[in-house]
Amino acid sequence: MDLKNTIALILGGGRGTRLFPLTKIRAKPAVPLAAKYRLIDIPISNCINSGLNRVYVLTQFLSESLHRHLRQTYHFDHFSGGFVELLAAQQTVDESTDWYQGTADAVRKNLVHLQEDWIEHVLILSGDQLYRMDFRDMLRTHIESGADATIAGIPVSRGDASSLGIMQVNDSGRVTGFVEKPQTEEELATVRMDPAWIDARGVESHGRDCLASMGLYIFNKSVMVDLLNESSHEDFGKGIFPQSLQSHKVQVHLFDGYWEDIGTIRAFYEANLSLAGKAPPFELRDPNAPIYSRPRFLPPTIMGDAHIESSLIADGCRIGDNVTIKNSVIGLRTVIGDNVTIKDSVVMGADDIECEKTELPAGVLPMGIGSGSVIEGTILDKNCRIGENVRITNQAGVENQGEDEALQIRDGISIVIKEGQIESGHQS
Ligand code: ADQ
Ligand code: ADP
Repeated sequence: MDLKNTIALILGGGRGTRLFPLTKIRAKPAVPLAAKYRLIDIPISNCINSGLNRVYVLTQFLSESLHRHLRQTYHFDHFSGGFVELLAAQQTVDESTDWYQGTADAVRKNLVHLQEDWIEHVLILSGDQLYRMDFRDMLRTHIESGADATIAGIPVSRGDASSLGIMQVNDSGRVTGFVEKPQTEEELATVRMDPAWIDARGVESHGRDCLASMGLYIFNKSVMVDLLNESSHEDFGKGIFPQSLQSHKVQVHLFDGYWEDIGTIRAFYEANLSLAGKAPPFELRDPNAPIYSRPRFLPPTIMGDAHIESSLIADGCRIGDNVTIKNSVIGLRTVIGDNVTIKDSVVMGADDIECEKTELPAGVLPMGIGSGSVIEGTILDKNCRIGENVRITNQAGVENQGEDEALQIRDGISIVIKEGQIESGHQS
């Protein structure tokens, strides 16, 4: 089974409201992940490890650094015909009328790129999920079942069902019901599965009776083109699938492994921290299916007298004396002063190493985290300038706060936005 007649479309994000303010000045696929990667590296790595090297990334705008990241990371030898290319809905910041209106709309607006005859199958992937999958297994399910479309499915608990597309499947694995984000017990009842059905197919249900769509689809190209041209549905989950189940054969491909949608601030934060634990649910260190990223020529991290526990530390950092880092992710080129404590935090690092001898303009603090500061339960976006003796711990337990400020709170997590500066002595 190979994917040489398959093209991948990675859905790189809508307006980016759920990951705001991390998406305030960047396209979602460019959001840094796990100290040295970007979100987009996960689906692209899965494609490459599955032998699929023709990939389009659909995004709202042409983010220069995303473009640069893709260009510098993913090149293939020219005999292979491989490419990773960005298809942007709009080229300018202020025009908002031409944005992709939803997932199906994003694909519909790019059908022109799928015209070549060699393309038989289209693999549609989400850009904000953490998982490792060999898409060849999914294509096998698709072809062997003679399906028009195949949806990857995973058992979930009822508590999670309301934020996902939930499927009902018959004995042969054909999808017979699909409800996007069921909000009531009645809606859920129409698609609930027998956990024994899931167990019987070699996937441990642990009593979970909902089968969720993972938002990963394989379509026969001609079927997909017709479905998109003959309807005006904006989304696959809300429109295309519920409408096409009767007229088309839609199959489930059961998946049994770690899979997390990291499209919200809390999910993104928790997934990052889970990678820093002693037994991470998602293994970055897998020699058979590595996660790729941009090759960089950074010096090793230099560390003073620091105590570090359950944390990821990227290259190019400078960490001072009497520093404690617990359950945290420390991104590329982070500078941490003396007597700093960082707990349960995601520090994304910096785009450049700021030379210590550089004279900074008046009022601009050095990049990094100043001496004596305490950072807890926080996401520090790239290029932050945190003064000395700053305390960011959200002690008051605020859930949401701020729109434009350097320091905001989302889902109870403090966030210092990209390039944000927090003055010395700040306490919150
Ligand atoms: P959601 O994740 O809520 O549910 P959606 O917001 O449509 O669905 O996002 C799917 C993917 O497409 C994400 O990667 C998102 O960033 C991207 N995307 C969204 N709008 C886009 C746009 N206008 N342009 C480009 N990309 C866009 C979906 C399915 C559910 C399924 C879950 C699994 O609808 O049925 O259970 O994914 O996570
Ligand atoms: P990084 O990941 O390095 O932090 P980004 O990928 O977010 O950076 O790149 C930010 C770039 O994207 C900036 O050059 C900015 O001008 C551009 N940008 C941000 N928002 C938009 C938008 N809505 N339309 C076009 N370009 C944008």
